Amino acid sequence: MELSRVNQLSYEDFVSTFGNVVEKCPIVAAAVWARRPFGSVDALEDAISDFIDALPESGREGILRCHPDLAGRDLRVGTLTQESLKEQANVGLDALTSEEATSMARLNEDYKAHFGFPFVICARMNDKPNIFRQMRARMANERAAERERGIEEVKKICRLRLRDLVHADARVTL
Ligand code: 2AL
Repeated sequence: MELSRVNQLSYEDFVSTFGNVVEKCPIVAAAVWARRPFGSVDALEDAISDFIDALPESGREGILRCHPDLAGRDLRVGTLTQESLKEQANVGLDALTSEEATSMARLNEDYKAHFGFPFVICARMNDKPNIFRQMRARMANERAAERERGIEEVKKICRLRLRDLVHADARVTL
């Protein structure tokens, strides 16, 4: 889609187009619609980032909790969003060996038991070994640092999803 078209979208069409750039959080798109027109995709991304940063800690944790586990139940039973499915399949999380699947399930559960929110990483910017490494390494972080680390990953996922929807070099003169 061209940016000029993005800037013309009605509220309903904007939310239906961008409602899942932050996983299962259409409120993010609903909030930034009012900041149109956007002069670039970066400006749209910045508006989203500002909205997330302005949330209280509980809101940012809520965003993390909207993310499905990697290779978790949603993948097994087919209830991932199409964006998540594509991201998880890209790194082979839909084709883990039974040992890998057991290991990942345990890492997910240990992480959630420890921090109270799920492990989130931008799958498209990592490969499978690196994801396993990060799951282990990030367990050692402080809770607050880990919450912000998860949010950084949400923003990376968002950046790539946005660029799937809007031409990356799109600019308009405001
Ligand atoms: C995900 C997901 O569904 N896509 C992605 O890049 N990361 N989930 C997660 N828990 O990190």
